Amino acid sequence: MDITKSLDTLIVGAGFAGMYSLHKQLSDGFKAEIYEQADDVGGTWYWNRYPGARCDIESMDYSYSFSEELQQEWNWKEKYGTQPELLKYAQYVCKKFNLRDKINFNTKITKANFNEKKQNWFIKTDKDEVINSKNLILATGNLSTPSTPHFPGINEFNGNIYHTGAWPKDMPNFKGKRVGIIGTGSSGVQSIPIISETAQQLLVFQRTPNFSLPARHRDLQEDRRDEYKKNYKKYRNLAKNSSFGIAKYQPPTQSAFDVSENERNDIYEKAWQEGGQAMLFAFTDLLTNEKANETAAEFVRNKIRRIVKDKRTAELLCPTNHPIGTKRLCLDSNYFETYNKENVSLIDVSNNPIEKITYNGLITNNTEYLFDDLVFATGFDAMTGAVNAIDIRNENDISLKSIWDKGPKTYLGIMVSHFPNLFIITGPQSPGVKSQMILSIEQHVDFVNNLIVHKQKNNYNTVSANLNSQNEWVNHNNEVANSTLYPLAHSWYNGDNIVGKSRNFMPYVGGVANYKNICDEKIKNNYEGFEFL
Ligand code: FAD
Ligand code: N01
Repeated sequence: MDITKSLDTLIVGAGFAGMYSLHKQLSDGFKAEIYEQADDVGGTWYWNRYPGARCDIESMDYSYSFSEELQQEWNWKEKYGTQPELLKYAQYVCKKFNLRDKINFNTKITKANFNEKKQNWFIKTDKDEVINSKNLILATGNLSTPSTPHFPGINEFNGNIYHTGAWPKDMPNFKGKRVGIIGTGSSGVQSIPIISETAQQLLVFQRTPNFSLPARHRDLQEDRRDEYKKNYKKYRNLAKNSSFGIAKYQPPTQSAFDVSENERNDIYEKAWQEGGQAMLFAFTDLLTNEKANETAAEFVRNKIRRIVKDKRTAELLCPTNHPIGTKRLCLDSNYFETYNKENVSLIDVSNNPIEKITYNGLITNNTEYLFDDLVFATGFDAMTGAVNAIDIRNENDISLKSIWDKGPKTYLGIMVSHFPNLFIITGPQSPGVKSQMILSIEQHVDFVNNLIVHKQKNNYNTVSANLNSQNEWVNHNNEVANSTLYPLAHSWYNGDNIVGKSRNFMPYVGGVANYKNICDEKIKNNYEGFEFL
């Protein structure tokens, strides 16, 4: 086997996690490089170029905090950054910290084998290069493997097919076209109103309605931006000490039943008018008590009923099969209002699944719906998809995918026992996807970087997770999840959206502040739960 290159650390992925990992590793003098299958940085914001794509956590929060200079010199233009703005931001960071030379673009990592004798990872690319590296960091993303349902006839379709998670660089022109869209998660909710502006007709195929709250999006006022920048330290600290990593959403103090019905509805109304996820942070028990949750859910359903003029459509849009907030809550700009437009129709496929795609459209319930272009807003093989797509094998030639067959198991979401020197950024059983992700990414990258530095300084060859510690962590993760309403929903958090994927609630929902304290405690106890050799 000819070795193309030898590294201290190979990082897979050039999204926010990969770029910050590279910056940290290079700053600490390691020979590190990224391998990225795309031709540029940005990850999520490189791939998700669909109409209306933007973040739904305010950009003053949803941004790196590690460099004071960066957070002072970058000026977000809008409350919620658009995909082009977020991509530019990623490119700016890449340039500012001189990362580009150390990123191998257009190259996919396909295999990684740990060699016990050499105490190294042997890593293969789709260009048949073999790199050996002491450390392997998977910054492969939780929402980076688009999922397209296997409908029969898909290859027969005459028009263009798009997936929101792999959108082409040249924006398709839907003007005068009949467009079909499958999926009403966050990607559908963001893109449907925008596509409806140009399409002659838009047919929305909905299997499950989703709760969505108004984003109340607007340009970012200069005085608000300045005030935030002046007080960034305070806001970042508030975020770190919160449950979901967002400065303005501090833990609530009262139950939904500590107040009268009128007071409760006033609080919901205020949150609705304010926009964003505020409503979910109104009361302590919204995500733990079904009755409390139902008060918020019914409030939102009543809003939908008031907005959507056609009664049948309104009822179809009202979610009733999961507690509000147990699937990723959507934020929208005029989503429900879009269904009042004459060129938009909602087709319920909950009881009559899509049977097949045809030359001219698709068939459900014995009816053929005709359209020119088809958009899949059908989500991702979340959290494990990108990791499992790499054939990762330990010294005994056992694959990570086979170990994760019945669901992923990690220690702190960072390491997997028996896989030395393999690190995951915001992996399963970490709070990553249940938080402002850049905050979680920074915390994980710092942790992993310190772990690698500790290993190096003490002349160890390897670090791995202790199996008992991993089992305890997984059990704790499940206990926390089971004390909430989250597992009740059919969602990608549980792996439910992928046929054949085993059902496990994957994110840690104990909160980012708790989680960071736990991690800090492990460091204080000499990296408790990690084994160095
Ligand atoms: P990614 O950005 O997914 O990057 C992973 C990279 O790894 C990709 O570029 C991929 O090509 C590459 N890769 C994967 N496998 C391989 C391989 N085998 N070989 C080579 N390269 C590989 N989070 C929030 O907190 N707030 C938001 O408002 C928000 N909005 C979102 C909107 C959308 C449309 C989506 C899809 C997600 C959103 N998220 C949001 C979550 C978002 O994914 C994270 O915030 C963050 O961008 C993830 O960064 P990452 O670097 O971990 O992963
Ligand atoms: O994907 P999803 P997404 N027949 O899995 C439907 C982040 N994100 O890309 O619910 C018919 O949520 C499926 O129906 P059902 C965010 O974390 C953030 O929208 O399974 N329909 C569902 O309606 C988010 O949670 C933003 O019944 C089928 C939809 O496709 C995550 O990414 C924006 C089907 C998939 O929804 C994923 O969001 C975008 C079938 N066979 C994304 N298969 C922000 O705004 C699937 N569906 C921050």
